[in-house]
Amino acid sequence: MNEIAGTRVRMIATMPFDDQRPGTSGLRKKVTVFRQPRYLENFVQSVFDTLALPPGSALVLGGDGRYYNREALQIIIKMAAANGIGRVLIGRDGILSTPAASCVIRQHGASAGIILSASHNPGGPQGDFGVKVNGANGGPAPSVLTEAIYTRSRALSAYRILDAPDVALERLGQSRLGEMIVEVIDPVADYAQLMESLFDFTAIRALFASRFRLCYDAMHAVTGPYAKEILERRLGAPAGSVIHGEPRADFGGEPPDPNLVHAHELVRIMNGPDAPDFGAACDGDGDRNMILGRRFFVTPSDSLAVLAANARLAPGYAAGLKGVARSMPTSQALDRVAQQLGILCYETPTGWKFFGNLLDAGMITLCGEESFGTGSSHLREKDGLWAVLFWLNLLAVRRQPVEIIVREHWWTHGRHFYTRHDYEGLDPVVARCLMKQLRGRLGRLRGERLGTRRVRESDDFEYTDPVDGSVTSGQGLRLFFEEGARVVFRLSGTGTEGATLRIYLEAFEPDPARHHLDPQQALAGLISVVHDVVQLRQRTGRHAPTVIT
Ligand code: G16
Repeated sequence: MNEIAGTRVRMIATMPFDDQRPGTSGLRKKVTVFRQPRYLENFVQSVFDTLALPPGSALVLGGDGRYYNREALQIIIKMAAANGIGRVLIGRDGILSTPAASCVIRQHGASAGIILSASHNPGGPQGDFGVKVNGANGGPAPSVLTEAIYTRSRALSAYRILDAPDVALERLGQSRLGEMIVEVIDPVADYAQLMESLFDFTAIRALFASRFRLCYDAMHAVTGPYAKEILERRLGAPAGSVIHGEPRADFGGEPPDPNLVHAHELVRIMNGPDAPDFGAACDGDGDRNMILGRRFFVTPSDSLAVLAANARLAPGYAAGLKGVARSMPTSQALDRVAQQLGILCYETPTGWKFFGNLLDAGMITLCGEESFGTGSSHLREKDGLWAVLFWLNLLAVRRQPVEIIVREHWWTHGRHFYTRHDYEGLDPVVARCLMKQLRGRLGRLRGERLGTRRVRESDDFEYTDPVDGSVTSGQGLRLFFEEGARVVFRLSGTGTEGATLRIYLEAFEPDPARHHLDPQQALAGLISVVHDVVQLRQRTGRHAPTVIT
């Protein structure tokens, strides 16, 4: 073990910041905000003070490799040493995908983790940065904890940091920083082993041997090394199946967001004349996924429902599912599968942290969100590559094209047409006012006819956690129409500029003769209704959404 000099703990005066309230997924701000003097330190000290880990505890550290990752990690390592942490486990070069961090926390019995990522948000000096805090179960800190961190950040007067040189993160092995052990680990090994225990790698290898072709887009983000190791080396996908596999601090100048807009090269390949059989992409920190067939897009809500319906085909889920859960705005396709399987389907607010208690209590096995997130009890984060492997396992067993599998699913369960319209960069005052006025009208809308549909029910979604009884309110305004149609309005909790209004639209279609329709076409009536109901154009000056998924 190398002895690293430096044992002097310094107390540095800081001033409180009043904008460090974590959102849907950690504290997410512009890099320029994080680089203000004492800004990162203030938040990290608030985390250590709030967690109050017993001296000598183990902490997992890593990030998605985005701009400012390395500098921030050095600061956090020295602060960890000054705050009595006994051991930090850190991915080589400071890299750990979000699901891999969750895996390492659980497998090494760490008390907590700090993950540096702003997920799918853009990187680079003018891009976004973020700090997420995870607990001993490997999952995102619950709201009570993030609120306590926020309270602390507004009162802090000093932070603790070790006076020491930077720690080398390029080589695996242990070193010492003051009293603390720094262990640089292989970021892929634990995670890859966990994947091998869940899926039938032999069957997937046979699938690739049968000339099945995959295109996986790592979007120049953290999953490149994971995908090359697992898909190309362990499963035998031909070299080159992973595209954009070299992580870059600015993700190649594009948001690492796996959707039809930003994963444009993958989309072009999958729509091309010689398209591979299966396409997939993951986001900046590896927790989101997008699934594509040949000239066919699988909506995240449908992907979740298909995985639930076929779960028994994967060895890790062969015993069946205990229950399932989805975030409230996610389509109700999963509910139909749950009903058929005779298991419960829980509906939680947006944010992976809300699945934690259900997973810890063994009430659910599978869960997911419309925002390209799918996961299971194997970890406490959503897991992009896991979803890709689950699909590969399914394809290896069923030997049918992706499109046929999804169409058969609709045939059996009916199709939930679904779309999300995002209005980004709105004036926050205008956005909040729009939501407030709609909230005030919810009661009066009940029974009213809007366009061709009648409003059956309306509310502001409130969640009571069935495990600890905690109540989370104000989670989205819902209008339920007859025949299972639904519209949800909510403000995003992950943006860093202005406000983002998300409008989620869904309608159920049992008739297979109509399953071929384009969702925008099938939902056109509902789309025009929502524009009128909140006077979107008049209030925001916008004529079309910024992003449609
Ligand atoms: C985060 C959360 C997800 C959430 C998503 C969108 O994902 O972990 O649970 O669905 O943000 O949240 P919002 O609608 O508030 O922007 P990620 O991948 O960004 O960490």
